[in-house]
Parts: sequence; C-alpha cells; structure tokens
Amino acid sequence: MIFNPEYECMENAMRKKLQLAALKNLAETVYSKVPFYRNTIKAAGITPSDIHSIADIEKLPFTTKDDLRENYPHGLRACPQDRIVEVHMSSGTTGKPVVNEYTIKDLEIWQQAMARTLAGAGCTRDDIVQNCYGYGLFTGGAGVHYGSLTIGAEVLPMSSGNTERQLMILRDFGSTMITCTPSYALYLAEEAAEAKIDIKSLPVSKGCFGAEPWSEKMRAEIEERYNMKAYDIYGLTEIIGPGVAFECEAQKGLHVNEDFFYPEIIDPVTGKTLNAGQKGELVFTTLTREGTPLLRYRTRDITCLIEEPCACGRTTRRIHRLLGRTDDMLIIRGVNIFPSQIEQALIEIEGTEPQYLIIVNRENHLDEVELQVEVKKELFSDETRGLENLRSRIVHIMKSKLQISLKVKLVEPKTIERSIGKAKRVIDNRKI
Ligand code: DLL
Repeated sequence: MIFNPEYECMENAMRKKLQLAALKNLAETVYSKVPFYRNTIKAAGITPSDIHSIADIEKLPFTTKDDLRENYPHGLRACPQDRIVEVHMSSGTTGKPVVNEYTIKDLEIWQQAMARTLAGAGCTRDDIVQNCYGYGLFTGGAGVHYGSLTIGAEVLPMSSGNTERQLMILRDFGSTMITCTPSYALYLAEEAAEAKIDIKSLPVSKGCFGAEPWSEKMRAEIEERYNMKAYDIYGLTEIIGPGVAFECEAQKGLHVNEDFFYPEIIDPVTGKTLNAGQKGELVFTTLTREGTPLLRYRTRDITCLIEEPCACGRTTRRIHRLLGRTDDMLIIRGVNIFPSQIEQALIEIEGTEPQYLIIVNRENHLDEVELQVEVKKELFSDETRGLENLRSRIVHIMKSKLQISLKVKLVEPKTIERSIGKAKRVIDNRKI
C-alpha cells in the first residue's frame, strides 16, 4: 500500500522544485542559527544565497560524526530549547553519544516517514504490530510506534528481549506484523521451534527488519521459517531513526523518503559526488528538520542510488540494500559499537595494557563478543582473586559504557598477535 501517493508518486520535476526550496531554507536557517554551520559554510567559501539549483548542494560542506561529537550535546541545535519535545541517542566513536533532538514538526516528519515505511510492507489499520525494537534512547521502538499510530494499526510496544513473553504474545494476540532486528527474528523462530510453537501457522505474515546488516540468505530463512514477507528498513539516529528508506513489495532496493532526506553518494576518499549505480558512501541532508538539522551528513554506510522507476509506482529514488561501512563500526545485537570506545574505556582501567582483541561470533542467531585484554605481568603472578576482580570490573565497565554484555578474557602480555601497520582489533566470525 502507498501511504501518501501525493508525495511518494510525485513527478520528479515537482519533487526537485520542493527539494530546492527546502534546501535554500535549510541553508539560511543553519547559517543564521548554528555557529558551527556558519563557520563550515564560510570555510567552503560560499553563503546560502549561492544555492540556485539542487545540484548546488555539492557546494555545501559535509558534516561528520566527529562534528557531532565535538558539538555534543546541544551545539547543532537550530531552535530554542523550549521547542524540543523528544531526544534520542546512539553510540558515537568514543565516549560521547550522537544526539538527535526533535521538535513537534520533526516528530510529524518521523510519523509520516514511518507510516510510509510500514505501509510499504503492507501494514494497514487492520494490522497488529508486535514492535520488538528497543524503546528508550534507541530510535527503533519509538519510530515503529509512531508509524503504527499514524496508520491506525494496533501496536504492541514489546521492546526487545524477553523471548518467552514475545512468543506468548505473538500467539495469544495474533500479531500480524513483527518488527525487530533480523537476527532477533531468527532467534525468536529458533526459540519457537524449541517451545514447540508452530510459528508458520500463526497470523504473523509480514515484518520490517533493519538496524543491522543482513543478507538475502537471512531474508529467505526468515520468510521460510515464519511463512511471511520480510522487508528491509533503513535509518540512523542522526537523521531521524528508522524511516529514512524502506522496501516496497517489489523488494528491489529501498525507497528514500527524499522529500525529507536528500540522498547523495560520494567517493569516500575524494568526497566527489558519484552517479546513480556507482557504489560509494551515502550522504543525507535533512531538508525539513528543525531540531538538529544536518547538512550533507556522511553516514559511512556504503550503497548506490537506483534511479530507474520502480514497479510499485513510487517515484522516489532507491538505495541498494546496504553493502558495508567505510569505518570499523560493529553492530552487536542492534547496538552500534566502535572499537575506539572499547579502547578508550580500557585506557582508564588500571592493570590493563593497551592491547586488545574483539572476537565476534553468532551463536544460535545471537551475537556474542569476547574481549581479550592483555594485563600487566605482575597480575599473573598474583593470587587469582586479583585477576578475577579485574575481569569482573572490565565486564561491568563495558556493560555500562556500551550497553551490551561482553565475555572478557584476560591474557598475559604479548599474547595478542601484533600486526605490522594498522593493528587488527576485530575478528568478526559472523556469517551474515
Ligand atoms: O539502527 C535505526 C533503525 C532502527 C533502523 C530500526 C532500522 C530499524 P542507529 O542505531 O543510529 O539507528 O544505527 C544506524 O545501523 O548507519 C547502518 O550502519 C545500520 N543499519 C540500519 N539499518 C540497516 C539496514 C538505527 N537495514 C546504523 N541494513 C546505520 C544494514 C543498517 N544496516
């Protein structure tokens, strides 16, 4: 179902016109209201009045995750605090999270974007949506919630975890749609089989899965195990959360809600704009956001743009399902983790050496992380209690900094293999 044909099927020339008007307005606003943008726009040698066509977006400076970190917490806010009504966050590269602040209008954009997203997967007001994305600072729970309400579907705000209860509700409430990470969908299916629940015969017939990389193979497995259609949804905290791009019934790329989020693909090394079909880094400009609007934000996600018309009738451009990242960000059970965050935390823990290795495995569809840390030689000659205390301290500190539990293994100095050049900090054994 197309939720908003007026915008989703708009003629391209008309859409470009609206995008240009929004871009000009955005450039003016951030230039006058946000010192950071005034400086970067000036440094690019232009003023907002130099934007005459949508292609002029290339004249504007990029914004990066580091810029967000340096302006934490409120440096990129473009409106007075009393207009902010909601805040979400996700992990940044080191200690500081990435912050998104929403005005009422921003929430309306999100509601609209998510209603289109869920409708793209076939959701209507007759559906019962079991929303197993986390509620809280993470955007997944709230995003699906808003979208469901906008459609008028019934939403079950389950949040993540508690598998037994998820299965009970799935069966007893007859949920027709499920939303969670693709790895959790498979884990849930496995647990259902264990509990002798025949999920194939339940009413659940569609799902929206995202927040982490997944493959066509995983899609086929989810569709087979549940006897359902599994749709890919994409988004990121900085831009709005989920709802930036979504699959339709054609399942051939994800439609970008480009009246709100203007996409570009650039060469990650030179910063040059690439053509449709060329693989590169995805960049978004939030054309209509008010709280924390972003100019040419470098997502570090790799994909390409698809401009050919889609069989579904939507005229919005699509992105290919994601093809990787330009950095070392790991997504563990839906939580974004940077090795630099772990390194930063270890530096502050006495007794450890700055040598560590992160080993990621997927066991029974759940991600497991082992963190090997070299500790000072003296600790190994000490009584084992000292080692155990240090180990549990590291587990505790990592849990509070990263929001996930890691297995920690302390190893003697010089055990972790040294590499010539860039240290190899991550062994990712997951076969996605
Ligand atoms: O993961 C928002 C979201 C919630 C998307 C629920 C979809 C469903 P962050 O925690 O900020 O936001 O993580 C954003 O996750 O830059 C991608 O690297 C990755 N990601 C998100 N969706 C997909 C997807 C949410 N469908 C980061 N496929 C992004 C692959 C994805 N990677």
